[in-house]
Amino acid sequence: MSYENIIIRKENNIATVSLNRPKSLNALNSELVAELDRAFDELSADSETRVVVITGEKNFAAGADITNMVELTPEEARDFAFSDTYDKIANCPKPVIAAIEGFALGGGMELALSCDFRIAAPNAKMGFPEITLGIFPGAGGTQRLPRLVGLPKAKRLIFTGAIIRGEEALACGLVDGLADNPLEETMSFALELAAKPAVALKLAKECINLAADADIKTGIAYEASNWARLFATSDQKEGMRAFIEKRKPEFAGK
Ligand code: DAK
Repeated sequence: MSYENIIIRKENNIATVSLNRPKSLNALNSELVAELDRAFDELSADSETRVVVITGEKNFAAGADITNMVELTPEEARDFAFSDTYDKIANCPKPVIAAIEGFALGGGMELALSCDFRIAAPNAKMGFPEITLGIFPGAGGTQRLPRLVGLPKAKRLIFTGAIIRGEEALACGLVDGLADNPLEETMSFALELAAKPAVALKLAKECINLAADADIKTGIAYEASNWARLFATSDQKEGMRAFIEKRKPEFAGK
């Protein structure tokens, strides 16, 4: 498939999706988001891809493209299709990691929030400046941010539009890791995840994502059902046999 606003590279069972509108600091226009949507359909179905990394050279993304939004009517704003794509990323059956350099603002940071992990450069500049434009984060930010950093910190970031750097982001849980070269660090984490049993990762992700939304009884029942499904995989047999035979498991991803 061909893309104009993103670049996809595949190596070692890892697909790297690079946002590619450098002149506007990777501002997310409708075309780019539509390409991301297609890319995640493709990568979710691609048996060679075990982990997806989202990144952008120099900058992650300075938010939704403001020139796309300025004249929207309320009806058009409702149709401004970001949230479905971000949900698709959040529910991708494979681990998704954001490697953040430079700016990750507004819809750009919301994209990172849709990923399972965020690894940032210490001097990355992250935040939700929407309030300064007369709006608030509308692509999942008001829901995903409080789940990560708690209600008061989420309100502080969204109400003030403050832009924070790596150490503060790490301390409050907005990012999970800091690295001078976030892409390199992300790739080595992605390699580690790519060697894990893919079905167990996928079903664990479903359960953990549900933990953020469901009551515990529903979550535990879902966990029990997904856990039982693992016993239909060859990776479960391989993992347990390898333990008994005192060797390293080799997971086929099935
Ligand atoms: N949109 C459009 N163009 C942008 C942009 C953006 N978000 N950010 C940067 N650019 C463009 C600049 O206009 C400039 O273009 P030229 O003038 O060269 O043509 C170029 O990128 C370089 O930017 P600067 O010259 O401004 O560079 P500086 O280093 O001086 O400043 C900056 C960098 C990131 C501080 C500044 O560019 C800036 O403040 N940018 C805007 C950041 C921002 O407000 N982001 C939040 C946007 S609102 C929803 C879906 C999505 C959203 C909401 C709802 N629904 C589904 C309901 C999301 C909303 C947002 O993200």
